[in-house]
Amino acid sequence: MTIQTVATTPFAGQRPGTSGLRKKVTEFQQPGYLENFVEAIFLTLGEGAERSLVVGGDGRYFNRQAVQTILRMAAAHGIERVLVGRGGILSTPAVSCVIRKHAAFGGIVLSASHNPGGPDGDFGIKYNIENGGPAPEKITEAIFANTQTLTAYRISDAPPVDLDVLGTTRIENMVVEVIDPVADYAGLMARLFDFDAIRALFARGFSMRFDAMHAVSGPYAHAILEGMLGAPSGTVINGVPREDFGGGHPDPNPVNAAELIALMNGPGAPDFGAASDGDGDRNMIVGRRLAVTPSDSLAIIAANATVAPGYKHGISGIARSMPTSTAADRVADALGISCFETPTGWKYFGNLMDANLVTLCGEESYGTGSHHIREKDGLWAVLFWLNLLAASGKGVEQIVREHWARFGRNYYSRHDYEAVDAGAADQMMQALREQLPELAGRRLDGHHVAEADDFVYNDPVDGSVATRQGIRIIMSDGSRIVFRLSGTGTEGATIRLYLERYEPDPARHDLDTQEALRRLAEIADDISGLRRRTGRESPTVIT
Ligand code: G16
Repeated sequence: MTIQTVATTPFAGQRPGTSGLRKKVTEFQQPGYLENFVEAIFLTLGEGAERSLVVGGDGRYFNRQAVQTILRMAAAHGIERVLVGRGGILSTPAVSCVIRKHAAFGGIVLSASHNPGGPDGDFGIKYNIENGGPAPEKITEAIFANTQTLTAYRISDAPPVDLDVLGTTRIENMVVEVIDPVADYAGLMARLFDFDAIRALFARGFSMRFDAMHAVSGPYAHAILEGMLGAPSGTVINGVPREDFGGGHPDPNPVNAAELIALMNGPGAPDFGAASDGDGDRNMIVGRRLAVTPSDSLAIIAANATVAPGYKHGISGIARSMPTSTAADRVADALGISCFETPTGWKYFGNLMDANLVTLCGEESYGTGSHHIREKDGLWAVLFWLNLLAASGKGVEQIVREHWARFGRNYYSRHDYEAVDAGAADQMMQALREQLPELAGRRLDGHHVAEADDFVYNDPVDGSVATRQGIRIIMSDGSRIVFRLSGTGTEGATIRLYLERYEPDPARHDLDTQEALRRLAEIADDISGLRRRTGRESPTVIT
């Protein structure tokens, strides 16, 4: 075994987006592409002894190959020990959990999350820091800067490590420990939630389907739901991770998890449904004929946090991403705690959790989590709901309706226009920015615009400032229209239009969501020229 120095030249476009570097698999397969990015990570981390690293991914196509490359490069950069999940598998929340539990220096996560996989699909890589969370922007920008100037990368020529056998081997001086990907995570969940109560719920005949969407949460859900909690076998569906997610789009929303939604809307539906995404950090919660919006789920978890043993002393605060509905703000008000509004991206929650300013965080993009780790956590949210159902003896619909009756309902929807022309999308955002000064104070189809801005976030912990985080048009009745460009797409641009309308009157809580938001959608199109500029008549995905 020797360490090689291989000459290389920079690739364009290696700037990490909302959540790491995400590109087509074919782009990652170019010789040196992955190596350059990993070299840039190690250059950013600098040298130092006694450092351990966690490595794992969601098992998608190219995962195993990438893990082997990263191990050989870690050995060449003086890392002392790497913990890698068996089969190269670790869900994103499990990486965060393992980093924290084993006091690792950081971790490398291989995933393009909810994006499709397979040879023609997407791949991704991101770096997580020692708190277990995604690297903040100052680190991702430093990594990007290194990708633009590097001239060589270092790698050991050691043979591949057997990733399928638990135990310890070596590459150069580095110890490689293949760990059970589920054990640490499952132990943490058992400490946070009332597993006895959930076990008793299943023992009483409570029925559930968890759709793992052929992705990484399958092994975790099998072990925890069917193993530790005694749910009948068959509770977890699509539970074996596949490199191409069975050809599907592993995004737990009503559009992509259509199989689960059909089941929950059909005759003989189980009591409870849930789904998770490619890397196990997203979740969707479903009752009979009712998909709970992620924004409502966050608010409901916050309002009921103390039912779970891990949160029995209450929560210190809540944070939500700016486009997420303001349902959680109303709960925070009632609890007398703060609700922070951050830009889209889980990385913005890390400082708030580290400073103990917030316990719970959530995003409209099907992400919910708490300070137990520093990533959003799909199964965690599902276990919270199971704990709540067990403790209250109520069904999903009753819980949701009672929540709306108490706090009001925030009708909410996101309209995605995917793979549109990037130039047209930029022009639309620019034109909106230029209109901002004259929008405030205007009346738009019966709505009075109270505020219109391009969201700026001032991090209260480290003072960093993030600008141009999305156009907000806030009406005096609390309704909102938000425009953003996605930072996770790999083709053209994706425009996200977020619509929200607050309805306090329980007699008006039964409207169809799209109908309730129709006028706001029309206003949004009028002021942005969205359809005209993109040539699209309607969104590609509505969630
Ligand atoms: C990532 C981020 C989330 C973000 C989501 C969508 O999730 O971690 O914070 O809400 O992307 O981002 P965008 O609107 O920029 O596409 P994941 O599950 O893809 O890692």
